[in-house]
Amino acid sequence: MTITITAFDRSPDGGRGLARDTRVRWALEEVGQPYEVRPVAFRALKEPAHLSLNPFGQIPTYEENGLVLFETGSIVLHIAGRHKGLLPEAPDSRARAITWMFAAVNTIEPPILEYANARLLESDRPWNEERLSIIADRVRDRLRQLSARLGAAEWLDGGFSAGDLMMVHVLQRLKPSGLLDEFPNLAAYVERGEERPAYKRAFAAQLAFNTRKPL
Ligand code: GTB
Repeated sequence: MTITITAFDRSPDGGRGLARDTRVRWALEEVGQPYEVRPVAFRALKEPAHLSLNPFGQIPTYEENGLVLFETGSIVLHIAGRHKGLLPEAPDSRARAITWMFAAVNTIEPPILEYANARLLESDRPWNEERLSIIADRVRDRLRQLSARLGAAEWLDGGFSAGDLMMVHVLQRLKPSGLLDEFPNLAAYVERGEERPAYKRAFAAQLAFNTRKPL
């Protein structure tokens, strides 16, 4: 079985692990599946060849024996469903872990993205400061709720799962803002994720990919 994912030819973050191929790489490392990476240049994202893999012209995509997937939530769920290590066997625990995956992409990630976009793309607008402070409070509301649920636990629901993998990667996007550090248990939770050997391998692989010499 050959697994091929796509990634930015050169990620704008220079390989700090923020582009979403990192969460797919991490999932594959957790379950011990080798994979290949096909780089996609920015202009090629919206060309027919890539659009046939992802109609939204984004990375990452996932190909495995004729199966083509996009959306990291779906890709990580597929990997976790096929291989042991990312989802508990017990049906109720499994359903709860999947719930955390959805919470990561559907409840926690949207205000974080809104905040990141306001910082990156709207910084020259006269209303940027006011808007940033409104969105920062929206992010804080979600972090406060998540922090209360996590409490002193190591992971969100028992052992490490695909739900934690998605949540940690979503929260990492906040690190430069300082917002995460307002919630020490969440900052420690992200650090725990980053300490996992599989995460370290995924991070190192994407860094090497993003800093490779041009052909
Ligand atoms: N919902 C989709 C998923 O989860 O798979 C979102 C995929 C997505 O946003 N992909 C981005 C993309 O392809 C790359 S990851 N963008 C190009 C486009 O839309 O035209 C987002 C990202 C990019 C760069 C950084 N960075 O450099 O810090 C961080 C995150």
